[in-house]
Amino acid sequence: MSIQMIAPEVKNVPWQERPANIVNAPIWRYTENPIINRNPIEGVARIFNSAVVPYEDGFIGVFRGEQTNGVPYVYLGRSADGIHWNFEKDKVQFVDENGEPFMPVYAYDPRLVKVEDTYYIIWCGDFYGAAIGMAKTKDFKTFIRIENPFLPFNRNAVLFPRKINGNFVMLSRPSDSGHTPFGDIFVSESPDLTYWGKHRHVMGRGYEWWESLKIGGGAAPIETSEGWLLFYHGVSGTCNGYVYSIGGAILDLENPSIVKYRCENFILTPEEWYEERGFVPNVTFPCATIHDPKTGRIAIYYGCADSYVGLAFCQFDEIVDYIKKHSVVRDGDTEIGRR
Ligand code: BMA
Repeated sequence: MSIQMIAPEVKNVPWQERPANIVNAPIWRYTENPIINRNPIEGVARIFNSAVVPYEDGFIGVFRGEQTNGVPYVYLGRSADGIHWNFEKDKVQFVDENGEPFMPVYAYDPRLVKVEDTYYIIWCGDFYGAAIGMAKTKDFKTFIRIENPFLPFNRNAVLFPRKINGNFVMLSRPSDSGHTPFGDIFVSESPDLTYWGKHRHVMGRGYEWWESLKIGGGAAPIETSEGWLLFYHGVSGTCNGYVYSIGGAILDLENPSIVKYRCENFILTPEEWYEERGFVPNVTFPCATIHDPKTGRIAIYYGCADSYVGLAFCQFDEIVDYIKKHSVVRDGDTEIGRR
């Protein structure tokens, strides 16, 4: 039986047909990239590394807005087609459980995941060092922060879109507060989003050179009959600085610390001007997908060169086939990760 994607239907996934000339991974860029250009909001110089979900008849997203004073915050955007975005002028106003203002010092690389009837925003903020920030909303009007789930130093947290064995499940990447020259992906569980445990190692930085320095979770995993399809970022340290590429893996459904398939090749790497040139050159940084089980269409949203947002497309069956065909898993991947 062919592999199934298990997700709600999305009729209007942003899409462009596959060009004929693909020689590597079956993924192609939107020809009108970047979809978000510089100076998109007054006081915001760049939007990149951002996440979107289907909402009402269109889409809604949380965007990393680098303000003109250099401090990143989360901004809300809405779109009818997932390509053209309207942003709110003011940054998202977070409150605590009592409704009192509770703004992070800064917030970057937000992810946005719906679990049951609630939307969760997860970002990297300051908690006496780089750490995971988290908030919930049901209406995109009130954003209630959930107290810091993890100790510093940590980044790149992303929730799974459903509970597994009754618990919320989150990927994260322990780090330092700087330009972390190391990093593996871990998974943690929580019954209530307050108490986290069962921390397990998912996968380490790769043996392959494109991901040999560090890796980090990207888009929320997509449930499939074969496991959780994960688009993540892998980093190579070159003599001219870090290069961020996009990788693909499939994690065990019931026990996502086990990697079933891990593509030894990057599936996308900086090639276009908007990926190679910008505030930080050579960065492709996935944070979300819009995907539809019926058509098998997947649109990947990725930050480009810390300056823009780009869109890439792939067909579910083709990308899964490619990941499986080029899969190399090692002991650190396939073990349960609880040494
Ligand atoms: C990482 C994060 C990302 C950024 C990347 C490249 O450490 O800060 O937000 O895209 O570096 O600068």
